[in-house]
Amino acid sequence: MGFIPENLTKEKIEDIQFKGLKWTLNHCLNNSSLYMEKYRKAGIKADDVRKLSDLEHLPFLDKSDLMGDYPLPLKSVKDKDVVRIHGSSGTTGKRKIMCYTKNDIDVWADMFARCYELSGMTKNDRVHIAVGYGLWTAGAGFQLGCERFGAMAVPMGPVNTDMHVEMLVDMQSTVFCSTASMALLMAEEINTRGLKSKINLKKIILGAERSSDTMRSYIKELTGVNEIYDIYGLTELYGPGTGLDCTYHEGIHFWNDLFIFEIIDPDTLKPVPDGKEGELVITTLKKEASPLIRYRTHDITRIIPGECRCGLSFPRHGRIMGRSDDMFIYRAVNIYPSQVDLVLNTIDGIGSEYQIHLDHNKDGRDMMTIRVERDYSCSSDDDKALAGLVADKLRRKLLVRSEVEILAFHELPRTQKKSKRVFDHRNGNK
Ligand code: DLL
Repeated sequence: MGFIPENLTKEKIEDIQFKGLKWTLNHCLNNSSLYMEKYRKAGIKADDVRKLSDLEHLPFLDKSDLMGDYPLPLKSVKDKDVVRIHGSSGTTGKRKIMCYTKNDIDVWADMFARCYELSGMTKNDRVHIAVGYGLWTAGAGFQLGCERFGAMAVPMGPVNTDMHVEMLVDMQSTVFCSTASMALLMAEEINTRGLKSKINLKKIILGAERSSDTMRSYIKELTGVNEIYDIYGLTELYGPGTGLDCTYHEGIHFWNDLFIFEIIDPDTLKPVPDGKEGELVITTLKKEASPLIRYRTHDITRIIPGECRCGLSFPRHGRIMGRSDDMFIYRAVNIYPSQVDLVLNTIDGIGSEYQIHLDHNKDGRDMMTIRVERDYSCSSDDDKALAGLVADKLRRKLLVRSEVEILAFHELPRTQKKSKRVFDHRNGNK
């Protein structure tokens, strides 16, 4: 295989990172009006960076910078050198559009092929790709990586469930790639249609949103797959493929010869020590068309200290806990949806699907209702006790009271895309 580089010592990585940072900085300050203006205002020149740790003094780049210069905010190459664009879904305001040179596409393909290699895939695998193709990076990324890797891509995209199951059975695909929500939807469909023994899936690679332990073990049970891998990535960073967990599933290995990952405290904007949670900030080392210097992802995670049992020298970050913009304030407490799913994970008798509804009660006080599905194997007789147990555990962990509604199995919506978890109806929001 050989997509994952070997023998990258700490010294070699530092050298690659420093050279990559200097190249990126010079490239941005010579070619991008957005960076030129930002650095002029900050009074910083490329020569001011003399060592790797000087990165800490460079200004952050944020979503607002990208919105301001729509549609091609970071373009740092000539039009003739751009071979493709991709964009985010744009559910909150204008979408973020990134452009790619031929070399960017090449780097992305290699980076993604590393993920497939890390998952233990071989060229004999058949890879059912069940994410959207088009402006979104997901389909393009899984496809590109698969072709570079040399396995057989089955490029399904967002077709109907009948067609997915038919092709899973006919093609005997061994790897299934999708969002976490889609993997759940398909697992339930395979179960309902009694197709577990007729399919041949060995691995699922899912990402694009958070998945809980309960959700992953439920998907494994219904599909009979041995391994579920978590893949991270974002449109601003080529797309999916910036890292994957290895077979020990103790964090996501990321490619630190292509990016510098920093974790900062989102309030003080200062770096936090390894092991501590904070916001992930990314600098790219090779990206030509839309390079990023200290880009605030707003994703919350931590660097996992120490070496992985798999022996791979690439460092690890934890599962993404959520986005700092997903955090909501309820009765003066800051809460992330992931804190709710971590509590739900510890309770038997409930499924993986949940929604958080925020409202005002009659006297104007904040009200939080957690709607969660009863496990498919449980009866409604125990709903009252179960709701009490869930409410009690949530109160102990989050230190706030909430209402809990137990719903029938499959009552919450399933989606092929990313699931919405928080519904804030306060201030008239729907
Ligand atoms: O979701 C790229 C992708 C597609 C990754 C398919 C993995 C699989 P965007 O639409 O730009 O790109 O959304 C990026 O999704 O900032 C995270 O908040 C979230 N996200 C991505 N991967 C994960 C993951 C794609 N493995 C945003 N776990 C990111 C949790 C994830 N959240």
